[in-house]
Parts: sequence; C-alpha cells; structure tokens
Amino acid sequence: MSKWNRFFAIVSMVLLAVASSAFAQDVERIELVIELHEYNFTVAGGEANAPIVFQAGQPYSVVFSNVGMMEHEVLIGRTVLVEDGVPDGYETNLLDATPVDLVGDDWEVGTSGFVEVELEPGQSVTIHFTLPDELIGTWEIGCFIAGHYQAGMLAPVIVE
Ligand SMILES: [Cu+2]
Repeated sequence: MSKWNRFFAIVSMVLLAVASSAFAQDVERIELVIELHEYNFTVAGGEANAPIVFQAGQPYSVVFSNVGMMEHEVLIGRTVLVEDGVPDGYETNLLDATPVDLVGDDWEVGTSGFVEVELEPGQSVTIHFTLPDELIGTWEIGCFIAGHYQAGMLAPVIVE
C-alpha cells in the first residue's frame, strides 16, 4: 500500500465510524395518534377505519386518544373470540409478549406486554414499542364495549 492509499484508507474508516454513529442517533420514534370515535379508529388526519401500518424494527410512540362521547377500549389482535354470540376480544394479542412502555408527562413504566386499555371520553394513553419481525402480518384493532365492534369499530393493522 502506498503512503497515499494508506491515508485514504484511514480517512474512509473514520468517515464510516462517524456515519454509523450518526445513524444510531437518527433512529427516531415515529409518533402516531390514533383517535377513538363513535364508531371507528382514525389515525389523526386520515380516514375512519383506514388500515394502520407499522414497520417492524421501527420504534413507535402511539397515542390512543378518546375524542368521542362514549367510553371506548383498544385491543389489537387477531382471531375474534365470541362469548355467548358476542364478539369479546382476540385470541392472540399483538403486543402480548412485546416490551411496552406506558408513558406519562413525567413518568414511564416498562411492561412486558399490552393487551387492552379502556378510555373515558377525553382520556388518552401513550405507549412506546418496537415490533419484532415475527409479528409481521395482518392484525386488527377493535373496541369490544357492548355493541361497538358490531357497529364497525374495527380497522386493519398491518405490520410490514
Ligand atoms: Cu368503542
């Protein structure tokens, strides 16, 4: 290796190191606000019950916000369970085994999973999570307060 070649090799190694550390800091949480209405889930600014898409490996901050007039709940899963002829939750829940942080104004609680949250009108909850590759596929978000799921309060959730 000539003196110049060695010089450029060192310069490019330094540039690579700088680029990779910049990349690590650039992995930002994508923020998503999912509104609960009568009777739909709507990503703020989008259409009612439009599919909600998450990228596996991407950190998210998701706010569920009940902007409706009634109590609503949030479940994300697949295969609807039926109790006495009434839809009542999912057999498998998307965030069942995924680390989830519940986030408040000045606090954060780490949990090993998340199945369901009930929100009164005006209430909201923020959760942080990163979905692993094995959860890639089609899921569903639904509200199982009596009559709401039947009224159409469900939307596809796609992890890709
Ligand atoms: Cu509801």
